[in-house]
Amino acid sequence: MRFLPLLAAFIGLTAAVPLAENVPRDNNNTQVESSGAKTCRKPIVRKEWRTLSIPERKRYLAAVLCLTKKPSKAPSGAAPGARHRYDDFNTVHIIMSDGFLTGSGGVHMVGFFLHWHRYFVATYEQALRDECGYTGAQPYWNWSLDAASGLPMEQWPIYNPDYGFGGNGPYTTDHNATVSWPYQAGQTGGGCVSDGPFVNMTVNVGPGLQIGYNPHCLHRGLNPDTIPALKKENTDAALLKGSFVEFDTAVQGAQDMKPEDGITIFHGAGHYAQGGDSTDFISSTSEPIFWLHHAYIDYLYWQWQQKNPEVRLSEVGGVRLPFNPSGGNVTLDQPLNLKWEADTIPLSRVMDIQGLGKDGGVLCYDYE
Ligand SMILES: *[C@@H]1O[C@H](CO)[C@@H](O)[C@H](O)[C@H]1NC(C)=O
Ligand SMILES: *[C@@H]1O[C@H](CO)[C@@H](O)[C@H](O)[C@H]1NC(C)=O
Ligand SMILES: *[C@@H]1O[C@H](CO)[C@@H](O)[C@H](O)[C@H]1NC(C)=O
Ligand SMILES: *[C@@H]1O[C@H](CO)[C@@H](O)[C@H](O)[C@H]1NC(C)=O
Ligand SMILES: *[C@@H]1O[C@H](CO)[C@@H](O)[C@H](O)[C@H]1NC(C)=O
Ligand SMILES: [Cu+2]
Repeated sequence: MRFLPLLAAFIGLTAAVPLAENVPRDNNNTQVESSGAKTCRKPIVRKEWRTLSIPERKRYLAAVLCLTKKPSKAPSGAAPGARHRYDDFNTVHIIMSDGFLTGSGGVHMVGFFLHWHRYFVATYEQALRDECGYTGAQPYWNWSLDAASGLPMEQWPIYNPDYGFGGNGPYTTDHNATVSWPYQAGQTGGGCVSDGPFVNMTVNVGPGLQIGYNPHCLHRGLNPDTIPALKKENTDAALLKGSFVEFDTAVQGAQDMKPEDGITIFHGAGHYAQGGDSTDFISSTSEPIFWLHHAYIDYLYWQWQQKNPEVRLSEVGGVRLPFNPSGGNVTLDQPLNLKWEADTIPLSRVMDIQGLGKDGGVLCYDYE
């Protein structure tokens, strides 16, 4: 584990980003004008998981399972371990997390963390719709509702075995077998998920940076020690931050934070809540709840932006390389790279979640 700034030479990445044509925007929430231009007239609406009807929840879960059954579409050699479409997305996250431990790259603890994950979730949402016939929007999970409920985690709606993601795995101490990350104390399980739709899910990549073929089950170890960090006081405090860098620090943690502090910061805590595969920052996408957690982080960011849109739709900052100020600060030109899943685009094009068509924006969704 290295959270030390790396003194390696900074390699510039700001070369012009080609605006290729296949930006993932081709569904019924986009309006094609007579001129051929696309605009965001009717954004799809992302809703909180428990506000979806039971059939809506089941349709979402079925679409995710569909991605775990469709063959990988990664270009030859790019994702050697990926066997299905869900592995493809997991592999993109793994590849784009490389450099985190050494401070030399990646999409975490950097100033474009929120934007890269915004684009990543939107691209996944598009795959659910285009490839698996899903007609809804990506749901989000407001864990503050559960943190306030006082219910044991097993009873949180997200972990429901019949119309949620299923719950814990059996207790195990064999954590190193599945996670490259230090074991998070407080986990109540850690073994293979034993109920719900993902009981038979095979994750073929990870843990950590492993993109070679390594089939394993999805592990969970629900962790009640995360609950204090998930309380709404923490997100309320973040929403009051005056600058982007302060907001981003409230979400991700400060540059000098220690790995064990991740559980006290709500972005980390929302991953650590599930335990198991989800606690491995690099391959955390193995956990299908990843997308609902990150959609909520995105909703919080959007709420913060909407408090002062004139400034916050173009305010960026923070380091380009994790724990490494010598890499300089993020600008609106920062490339967002999703490998084969979507075009590499400059960060400016995802600043507005309804920016489709405006200044090259690519997104068209809303929250309620
Ligand atoms: C989009 O609309 C077409 C025709 O109106 C329909 O066949 C298709 O299923 C819709 N796709 C989605 C993702 O809603
Ligand atoms: C999440 O739920 C809490 C209630 O615990 C609520 O105060 C908060 O506004 C919700 N968050 C969002 C972004 O709606
Ligand atoms: C797990 O890995 C850590 C760090 O690599 C090591 O300190 C620990 O002893 C390992 N635990 C087991 C049970 O192998
Ligand atoms: C998991 O696999 C077993 C054995 O093939 C099967 O009986 C069961 O229905 C499957 N469960 C799910 C949720 O797919
Ligand atoms: C990066 O931003 C910080 C403030 O967040 C500032 O102190 C620092 O000087 C900036 N670095 C560069 C190279 O502009
Ligand atoms: Cu991530």
